[in-house]
Amino acid sequence: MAERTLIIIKPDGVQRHLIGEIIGRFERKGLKLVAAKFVRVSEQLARRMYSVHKGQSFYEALVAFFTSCPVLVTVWEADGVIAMARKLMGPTFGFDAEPGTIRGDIGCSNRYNLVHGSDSPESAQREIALFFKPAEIAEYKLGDEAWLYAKTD
Ligand code: IDP
Ligand code: MG
Repeated sequence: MAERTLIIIKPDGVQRHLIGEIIGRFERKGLKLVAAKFVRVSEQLARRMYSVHKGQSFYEALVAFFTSCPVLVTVWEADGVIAMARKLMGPTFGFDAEPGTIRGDIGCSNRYNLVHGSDSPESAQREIALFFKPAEIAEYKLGDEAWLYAKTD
């Protein structure tokens, strides 16, 4: 099975009507969407999702932000998808991110940076399991996989 990553359109992306813009970037890249749900995340789940940041000055505010309205939680699949998605997103803070990236093109904030993406295979596995049962993740082929994923000599 190809690598998977968890991508979430965060509350600022939803409030700023940017769901389609952000999802479109991953879609146009050629990554395969295999799961999606639009949910209001509970405080308990938000705390688990961001548990690595517990104790940081921004942790409580991050949990409050993340639970402030529904978010679009998605899973994408492709070889190398974790690194590709992080490159498309750009670095954490919008004011540092290069034009051409999601955070660089459509945000300027530190906390309100539109999108979450898993940062390693271990994080992806843990985060996907927080939101999806295995049966909720689709298995299918894209008609253009031969074009999209060819790595020729
Ligand atoms: P990432 O989303 O690029 O992986 P992380 O360091 O994992 O960044 O931080 C998780 C989230 O916490 C960020 O996306 C951002 O929303 C928020 N955050 C991180 N650092 C700060 C900060 O210094 N001030 C305010 N919010 C922060
Ligand atoms: Mg992170």
